[in-house]
Amino acid sequence: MSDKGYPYTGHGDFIDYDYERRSEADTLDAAQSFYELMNRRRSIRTFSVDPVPRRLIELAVLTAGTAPSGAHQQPWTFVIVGDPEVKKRIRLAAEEEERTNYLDGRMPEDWQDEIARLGTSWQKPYLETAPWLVVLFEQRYGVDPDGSRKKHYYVKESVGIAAGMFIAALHNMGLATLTHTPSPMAFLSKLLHRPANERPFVLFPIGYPADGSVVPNLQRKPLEDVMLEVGD
Ligand code: IYR
Repeated sequence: MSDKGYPYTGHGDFIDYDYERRSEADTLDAAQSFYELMNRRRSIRTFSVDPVPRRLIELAVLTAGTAPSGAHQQPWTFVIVGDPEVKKRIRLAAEEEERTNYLDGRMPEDWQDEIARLGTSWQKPYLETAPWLVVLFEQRYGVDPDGSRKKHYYVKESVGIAAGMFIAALHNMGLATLTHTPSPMAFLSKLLHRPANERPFVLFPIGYPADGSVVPNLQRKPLEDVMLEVGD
């Protein structure tokens, strides 16, 4: 036992946690209002061409980077694209893959039936209209300064958590996005010149929603369907 208040056996450098406990009432208020904020988030596929300051993207990436990660390896790279030429190349390559998915039967019928209510097609105009595209890459392994491979732990979990926090950060600032996974995504590595240790994880078009944007009328599962208490 150390004097740190728990059975500490590590050898790291420890600092005080910056934390102030709130009253139960304030805690409940914060919980309720954060839920209400997040419950208004929707995936958006129609973007305004209005510019979005680069600083907002930086702040969203900084927020995503606060995510916990396996062994604190932070195995993510956010590639941001505002250049219309690069966006166009991404759109054309994504649409080529999606055309095969939707029109040439690479996406099986039951899958197509499952997503029909989302109103998607092989066409992805938002890849050009959204002022920013951010492609999140997972680092399957690290590369040390001497060029040797470093094992990364829990990469998918870590990057998935960072993606969720990125989405929450964007929504909190009033920006819209979509978790787009053009399939297969390998073309993104090529177009964005990413090294062999990185794999595309998800592509986020980001911007303000276009005026008059509509979203599919979907319901979220009620609490009792997603949460259960177990106890003896
Ligand atoms: N990747 C395709 C198809 C697609 C798949 C799922 I699962 C979705 O939730 C939505 C779309 C596309 O982007 O259109």
